[in-house]
Amino acid sequence: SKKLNPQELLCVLKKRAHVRTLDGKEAPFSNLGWEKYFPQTPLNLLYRQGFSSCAVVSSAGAILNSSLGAEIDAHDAVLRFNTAPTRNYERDVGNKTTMRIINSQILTNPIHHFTDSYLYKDVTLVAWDPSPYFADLHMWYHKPDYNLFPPYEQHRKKNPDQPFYIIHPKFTWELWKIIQENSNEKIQPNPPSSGFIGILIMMSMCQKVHVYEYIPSYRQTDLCHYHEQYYDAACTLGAYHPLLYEKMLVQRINQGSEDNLLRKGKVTLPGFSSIQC
Ligand code: NCC
Repeated sequence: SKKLNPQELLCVLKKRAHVRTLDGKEAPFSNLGWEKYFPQTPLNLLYRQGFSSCAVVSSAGAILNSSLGAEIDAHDAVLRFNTAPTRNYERDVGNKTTMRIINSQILTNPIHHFTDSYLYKDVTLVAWDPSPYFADLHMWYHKPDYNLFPPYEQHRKKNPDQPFYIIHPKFTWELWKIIQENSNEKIQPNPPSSGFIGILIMMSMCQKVHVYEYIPSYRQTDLCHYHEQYYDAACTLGAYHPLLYEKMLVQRINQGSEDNLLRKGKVTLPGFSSIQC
């Protein structure tokens, strides 16, 4: 297939990457009476007029000593991932958090203290679990990677006013297909990273999306996370996730300058509402 130019690629994303979360209307959730647990308002309508400018903050070690905190906090909405903290790292990552994307390990592994950590309070939560490619909702519900459903139900009962969504696996796999169709090589049949999922969610809610240290700056390092002394180049380049391929795709649609990429690890993307197709 022919290589799409940046504009064509953006139009493919706008046309196909429709954020979808569970609403409880499909089986098995409908039969289980789960409609009452999922938020009434779909995620894409939660912030009615959307945001004008958004930041997506990767958890990469390369953001350490970046002094990007003030710039990140100046955006209208800020998206962070999993256990990435702000406390004690304000100078480099800022302290505003609008939304947090968490994989199913966060909900199920007690080391993350999901029920009592400050990280998961006063923010919109979006959880996901890697369902197998061909699994339908029944198969997935009975055999998720990590069983996020009981802790989700519990959290919703205790905190009914906190917006908390579960991503529909069809959305995740649609993103995977778009990555595969636009890569030269066959990629592993594993879902994209939380980072890529988050970038696409923000593109549907913001006029402009600024992504920090997802594509590494000159500070590129094997330090996996800015908040942990753990070194592994696979965190940046990928092992389980098709990270390298998602990042090449994001780099192709970057509308920011080379200088911003090199110095800040910053990519600037148009939101879907700003794309004419
Ligand atoms: O590491 P993780 O990702 O939480 O990072 C969030 C997102 O930031 C981007 N990133 C991170 C580190 C790095 N050096 N470069 C980066 O570009 C990626 O886009 C990444 O998605 C995940 O995607 O959910 C992931 O979660 C971790 C882990 O489960 C959580 O941190 C909780 O401890 C996964 N690691 C393991 O399971 C061991 C990781 O594969 C993906």
